[in-house]
Formats: sequence, structure tokens, C-alpha cells
Amino acid sequence: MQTTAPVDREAAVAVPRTDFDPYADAALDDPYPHYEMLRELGPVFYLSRYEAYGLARHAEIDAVLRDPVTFCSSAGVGLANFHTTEPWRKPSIILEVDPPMHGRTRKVVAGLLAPASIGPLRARFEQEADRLVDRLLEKGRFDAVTDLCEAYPLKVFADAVGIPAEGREQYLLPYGDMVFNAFGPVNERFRKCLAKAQSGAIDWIAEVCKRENLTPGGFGARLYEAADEGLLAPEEAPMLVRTLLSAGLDTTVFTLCNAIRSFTRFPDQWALVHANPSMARQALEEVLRYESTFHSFYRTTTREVEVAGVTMGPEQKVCVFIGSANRDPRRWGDTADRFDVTRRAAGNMAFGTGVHGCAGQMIARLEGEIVLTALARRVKSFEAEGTPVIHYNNSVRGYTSMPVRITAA
Ligand code: OVM
Repeated sequence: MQTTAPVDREAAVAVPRTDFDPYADAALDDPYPHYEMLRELGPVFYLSRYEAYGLARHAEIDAVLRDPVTFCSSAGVGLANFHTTEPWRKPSIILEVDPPMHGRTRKVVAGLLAPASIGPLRARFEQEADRLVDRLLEKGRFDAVTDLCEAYPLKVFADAVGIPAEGREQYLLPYGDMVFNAFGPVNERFRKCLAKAQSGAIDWIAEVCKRENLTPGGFGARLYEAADEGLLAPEEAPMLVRTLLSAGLDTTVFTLCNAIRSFTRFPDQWALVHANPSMARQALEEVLRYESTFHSFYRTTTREVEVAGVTMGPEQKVCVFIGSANRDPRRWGDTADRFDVTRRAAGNMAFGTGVHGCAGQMIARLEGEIVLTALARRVKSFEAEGTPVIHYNNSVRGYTSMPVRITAA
């Protein structure tokens, strides 16, 4: 009966609808004006094309990510609802699960990637960064994507996991590309990428996740040791090696791309870091805020719930635009759209937040800080040579090519 419906419940259905397509090339070219439009629609909006709610402001995204029971991950963290759509691969046992199950696998991975565990990698990571910068200075002009941003994680992170060198260049990044495309709709981009991944990368990943193919002492081998100790079921070890290889390459590659891109656009900001290389970590944090690597993903409601006055039913997909939260003037003030390495960028949403917040964020920061420090010490300036080419993906943002010229300090 109409009279039994509470008044605020009536108001609750008035959610602004938009037919904006966050996955269109034109939106990915420069998403930020669109994010402003989304934030101005209200705290909650509805993406009519995709039949999903959307959040683009920092406060509501933070609240939703901190309530993993109401806004679950086990129905998938992409647009597809795993309760109704068959996922393209076996769901991740850390990303696509909920508490309390999630806590067990998360604890193992968190231990593996904790500061105490990654600290010993620093010396090797630094040596590799110095070697790479040597080569780049010799060249003077190079493609920052292939020669720097891809080369570094493909060497140091893949070595740290302990996978073979053979096949890395061909398969690792296309696999991650597929993983991140799968967080969006089944569009042309998704279909092409899946067809490509099916012609080699998926099989190669399954192969290198096996115990016999992992270097002793690496993260991969240590996951199998955790299984030996009873912390994981035997079949869970290769699944978590797969997680490291899914989440750990494209993300750090694109973060480095976004760093180089930002410093070529804003040379005064590079001058600050060059003058004071110990700013590298802080500068990286601002890169992560200003140009989020991961832009959007989803949660699924487990019950009827109200967000900022809007009532959502159960089994609803909710898209969180973390790339927008990182530019929300409600959180960052009226300089939100300015790249400023002196800003306190900590607390940005680039790694998400809550129990599912990026487990690899410390090693990601370690890689970024080390590369930026090595560059800051020896590179006086960066100049873009020609237009960089965007890498289009449904949920992460980076480049496929970025010709640059550097001047030695
Ligand atoms: C995983 C996984 C894959 C991609 C990303 C991610 C952002 C996790 O396979 O568990 O976290």
C-alpha cells in the first residue's frame, strides 16, 4: 500500500541517471572533465547504459569500500555479476571473496608483501634501477614505456615472484591487460583482449604458477611453503601466484608511465624532485593521486541499503570511480586538479581502501620510489618527443608509447 511507504523512501528513488559511457575511447582519453560532471550529478548516480549505480565522490567511495559485508566482492569486482554471469576465469581467492574467507588468504599475501619481507629486495631493486638509468642516459632519446616503465617491473617484480625470464615480455602484460579489461563491460576491447590472451598468455600464466617452475626463495615458492605449513590448501598456492602476476605488473608499469607523463607535462615539478631526490616517495604519491592507475571497479550489494539518501536494492552493482575520488575538491580542495609534488597526497584512493585495499601497495611504492630516485639523481630534465599513445583499458590507465628525451644532470 502506498501509504505504508515512508516519505524518505519515496525521495530515495530520485537518483540522477546518466548515459555517460566511462569505457568509450573518448572518455578514457581524458576522464577528468567527465568525473567532475559525475561528481556534480550527486553523491550517487545511475549509469543507465550499464544498469549500475555509480559513486564519484571521495566520501561515499570511502564509506562503501569500508563496508565489505554490505558491498561485497564475491559477486565479482567488475560489472559482471558472478551470480548471473560465468566469469572468464576461475575467481580470485583473494580479490573476489568476502570476509571471513578473505581474511585467511589476505593474511598470507599480506605477510609475503609486508615491509619486513620486501625490505631485503631494496638493494637489488636499486641496483637494477641504476643499471637501467645508465642505459637510458646513454641513449638520450627512447620510448619511456618500453625502455623504462615496462622494462623495470618485468625484470624486478617478475624476478621477485620467481618466474622464468622466457615468455615474460610476450605474455605477462597481455594477461594483466585482460584481467583489468574484465572489470569493465564485455565490449569490443574485452573481446579482442580475451581472444589474444587465449592464444598464449592464459596457458603460459597457468604454467609458470606451478611449483616446479618457480625460483626457490621467491614470492611464488613462499606461497607453496605457506601451503606446506597448512596456511593454504595445496590448490590455493598457484591461485595466489596467479594473483601476484595478475595485479603486480600492468599496474606498476602504468604507474611509472603516469609518473613520466606527469613530469614531462610539468617540468617545474620535476625540477623540485631533481633538486631534492628524497622527495621521490612523496612525488610518487602525488602521481598516484593525480593520475590514478586503477580508475574504476565495482562492488555488489548484499541487501537493500541506503547511500546518501538513495536506496539500492540487493544484487545491485555499484561502480566506484577511484580516479575521480582522487580529484574530488571536497577532499583535496580547489587545487585538486593541480599536480603538486609538495602536497600531502597520502590518503588518496589509488590503492583502494578497507580490507581489500591493495595488498601489494608497499612493493609498488618501493619500485616507484626507487625508479624516481635513480632518475632524480641523474636526470636534469625530461622532454616529450611527440605525442604519447594511450593504452586503452576498461579499468586501468597508462600508455603504450611515450617518446622522450632526457638531459643528464
Ligand atoms: C587477483 C587480482 C587481479 C587483478 C587485480 C587484483 C587489484 C587482484 O587475481 O587476485 O587486485
